Amino acid sequence: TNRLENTTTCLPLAYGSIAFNLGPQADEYHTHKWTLYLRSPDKSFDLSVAISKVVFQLHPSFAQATREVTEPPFEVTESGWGEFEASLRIIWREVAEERSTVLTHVIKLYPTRPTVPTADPLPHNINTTEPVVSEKYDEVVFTNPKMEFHKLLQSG
Ligand code: SLL
Repeated sequence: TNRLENTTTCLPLAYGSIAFNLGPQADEYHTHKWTLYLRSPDKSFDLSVAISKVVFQLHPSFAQATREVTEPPFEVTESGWGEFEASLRIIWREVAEERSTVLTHVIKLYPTRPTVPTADPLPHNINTTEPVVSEKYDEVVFTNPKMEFHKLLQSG
């Protein structure tokens, strides 16, 4: 079936969220603007050689909570008020003959307070206008990949 035996091929991924406080433009339901994204940590690698579609599943409070993105950039930008766990389902190109891969990510809107040992008030130097970034690095490992897919991943 032209799968490469005793071979693994690896695809590094970075995914996460960046969130901006809307400040004075905020209303009750839209306090932050955020982007949930999947990207290659290797800037010269085009993920679309391997990915045909990314299906982002948002919190059900969003209209059309399922968002499909078929080309880079694989990302969704929204505004909202709350943090929640989203999922990203990666549909590999057909040539791969691989099942989809699901990643989950908690969209962070609020900076984590530094832990202070006493009941001191919050330090004044927390800048609420700085974006809040939460990013993970991961590697998807394909075991006995199709030769064609293996080649695509090598070439980028
Ligand atoms: C919870 N963490 O578990 C919360 C859910 C949902 C956030 C947060 C929707 C914005 C809109 C939005 O930000 N939802 O209505 O457009 O209860």
